[in-house]
This record gives sequence, structure tokens and C-alpha cells, in this order.
Amino acid sequence: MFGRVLVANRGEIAQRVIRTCREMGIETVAVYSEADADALYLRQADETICIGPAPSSKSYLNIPAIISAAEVADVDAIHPGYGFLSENEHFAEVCNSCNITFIGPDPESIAAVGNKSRARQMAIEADVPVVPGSDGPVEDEKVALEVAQRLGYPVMIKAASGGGGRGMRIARNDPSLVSGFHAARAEAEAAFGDGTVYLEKFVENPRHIEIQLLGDQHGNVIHLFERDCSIQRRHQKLIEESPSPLLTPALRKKMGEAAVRLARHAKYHNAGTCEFLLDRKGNFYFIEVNARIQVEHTVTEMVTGVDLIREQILVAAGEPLSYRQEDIELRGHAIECRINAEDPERDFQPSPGTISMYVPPGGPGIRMDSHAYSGYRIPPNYDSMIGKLLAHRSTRDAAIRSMLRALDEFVIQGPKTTIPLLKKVLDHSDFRSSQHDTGFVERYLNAHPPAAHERRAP
Ligand code: MV4
Repeated sequence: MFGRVLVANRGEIAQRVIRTCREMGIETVAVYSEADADALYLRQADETICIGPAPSSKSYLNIPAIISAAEVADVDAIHPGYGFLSENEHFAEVCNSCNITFIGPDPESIAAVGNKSRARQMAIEADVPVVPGSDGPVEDEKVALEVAQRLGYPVMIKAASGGGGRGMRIARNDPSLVSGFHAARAEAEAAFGDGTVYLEKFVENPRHIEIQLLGDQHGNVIHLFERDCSIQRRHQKLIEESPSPLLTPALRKKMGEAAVRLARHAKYHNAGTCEFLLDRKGNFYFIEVNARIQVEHTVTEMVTGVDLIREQILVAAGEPLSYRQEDIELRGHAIECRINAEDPERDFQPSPGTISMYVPPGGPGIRMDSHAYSGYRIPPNYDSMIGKLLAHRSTRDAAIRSMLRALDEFVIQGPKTTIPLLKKVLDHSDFRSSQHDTGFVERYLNAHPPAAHERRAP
């Protein structure tokens, strides 16, 4: 087992990884940018190393600085957390060539699933249902028009190197397909240096369901059931829950088995997630694989009791998974709310600055993963998530009630937060009855624009 692990991340996930390392008797090395010198996770690590100035490109994305820190601190492994370098195949490769274990999948797996068109191809090979679409990349507008003709409108143009909604266009007719094709290509080329696009039939108002996977280096792959992440805004998840209120036990089994087939076929190991769209009729379609631990992994931890970070570390060290599929059970219902320092009244613009008072909620079934504290100054350089609040109860209704109670208790003075919006969603009859879909938040916000008296002067 590893003696020392470097955590190449910041904020709540750095703290999360450090906590499990401590419980496993593994020493931790935290790295930080100049903007994070007063961060909480630095006090919980055994050693800290500054890796550069505030901009991520100069610190948390700075591969030479992170590798140098790892060499100086003499670590055995690096945990990349989520975001930053977590799905960077080049970084995983550099780690391996420096004899530092990258706690994640192989660089080859990261590359394979990072190309959404290739991942789609692998899903087809593994007999996992995909959205009807093009047979691989689409090279020119003539072929795009032919594929769209075959699929029928609406269709979606997607960047092979995209993800999280970037380089994506919906087309509802020939002219918008042609313009969308060129726009998506240009956007993808500029954003990812790869203008490859492919086509899929557009699934209207789906639910977003993802299956948590764990694989070890001995060929064992298990799933840890689903998360329903349909409450999002502009591809940023706001609320996640498990189990999905929409899945029957039979559908849950089918989706779990499909995700496992794909991971086995891809010889995938470590933690990963298989993302699916679920339509109104109960059809599910693979869309992409996330080759990292995700923000919302905590929801799965609560309903299964599995420490996913611990399993990541074990399998990276070559150990077998601690669980067989039949050991994994769903217990009760968990909901997560992302607490972001953003102003919902001002189009969710980031609201950094000092938190003058911070009193997190507690009580039965509540888990709060956050790096915030009274007096903490949120730097403006990174994403605005300041914590994740989870409620775990025996039923969905009880979890929602617990969550609302916890959100009421929560005191965060200083920055504006997403808490008022989260309460409105949790209180909404469409969410309560699980009638919502991935378009719910945007439709809700359009129907309930901030009232003039609520809006502060610009
Ligand atoms: C889709 C889709 C409908 N049809 N693909 C958005 C991000 C990326 N992960 C895939 N996405 C979508 N792909 C087809 N063929 C709708 C979305 C989508 C979406 C998916 C999940 C959660 C929220 C979403 C919001 C808008 C669009």
C-alpha cells in the first residue's frame, strides 16, 4: 500500500481525499496556489507545498510544478480529485513514467472514453444501447445531412472531444444542421484542438441517470447503482439523488449490467461513471463515460456505505476491490445539494469574498462536505462550489424534508449562495412527484424571473 499520497486538487475534494488517506494510515501532501494559502485542507495534510500563483493554468494545471512537488515530497501516488488534471491522459502518463501511481484509470482508458465518439463505438460493441446516430465521426455537411435525413429531426451535433455540453448544437431542420455543423466544429477546434463531431438523434426532455462503477486491476467490475442528476442549470448540476425515483428494480438491474459490460469491454479500472439519458418511455441510452471520481460520488457513498475514495486508492495500489456485486445494497435515499457562492438573482454570477459567518447544519442523516469556515475568503479564481450538503433518510420524502430543514438551519453570511433556489426546487410539486427533467431548472427560472423588488441595483 502507498505510504504517501499527493492530492493534486483544492477545496472540498482535497479535504475529502485527505480524510480517507488518514483513516487508511497514508500520509498526505497537499499542494496549493498562492490564492489558497489559508485553505482548510492544508491544515489537515501532513505536508503542504505551494505550486504557483492563483490562475489554475499556473498551479493546479501546472504539470511540471505538481510533478516536482511529488518528487520533492517523495510520494508513491497522486490523487487528482475531479476537474483540473483528473481526466488528462498526458498527466496520467507523466505520473506513470515518473514511477508515481496515478490514482485513476490508465492513460489509454482516459483517452478512449475521453473521445465521445470512440466511447459510443465501444458501447455499441459491448451491446449497450446508444442513441441512434452517425456511424463514427461526420466529416462534412453532405454526410451530416444524409445522417440527419436517416435519423429524422431534431438531431444533436456533438464534439468528440467535448463533454459537459461544450461544442454541442441542436438542429431541427436542414439549414440549422448545416450552420450548427460548422459552428460546433469551429467551437470544438478552438476549445479542444479537435474539430471532430458526430450526430445523434436529439432525445427531448430526458432524465440524466448515471451509474457509478468501480473496477480493479484483476478484472473485477462492479456498479454501485445510479444517481439521478436531472436538476441542472447550463450543465452544472445543482441537486443529485440516489436511487432515481424513476427506476424500477428491473430497469436498475439492466442499466447497472449495461454499464458493467461497457467497463469490462474497455478494460476500465478505478472509479468511473457511465452517463445515460432516460426518456419518457423508460428507454435508456448511453451518452458518455466520466473517467474520474465525481463531485456527487457522496450520494452513492451514503446509500451504499462504500468509501469510494478508499476503493480508488486500493485498486490503484493493485489490491482487489473490497466488495463483490452482491455485497452492494441500496439503503434508503440520499439527496445532495451543491452550495455555490453565486447569486441566483443575478444570473448566477459568482459571489466570491469573505464568509463572515458560517454555521453548517447537522443532525440525523446530514453530511456536510465543505472547505468553508467563518472568516474564509473565497478566491475568485476557481469554481464557485463551497460545499455539498447531503441528507440520507429511509425514504425520498423524508430525505427532502431533512434537506429542507438543514438548508433552513444553514447560516452563510457574506457571499450570495444558491440556497434559496435549492429550497424552491425541493419544494416544487414537479420535483416532489419526480415529474421533472433536465430542462426543469431553466424552465422554472424563465417562469419565475427575479422580481424587480428582489433585484439589487446593478
Ligand atoms: C444529449 C441530449 C439529448 N439527446 N444527447 C448534455 C451534456 C452532455 N453530457 C450530453 N448532453 C445531452 N446530450 C442527445 N442525443 C441532451 C443533453 C443535455 C443534457 C443531458 C444531461 C443533463 C442535462 C442536459 C441538459 C441539456 C442537454
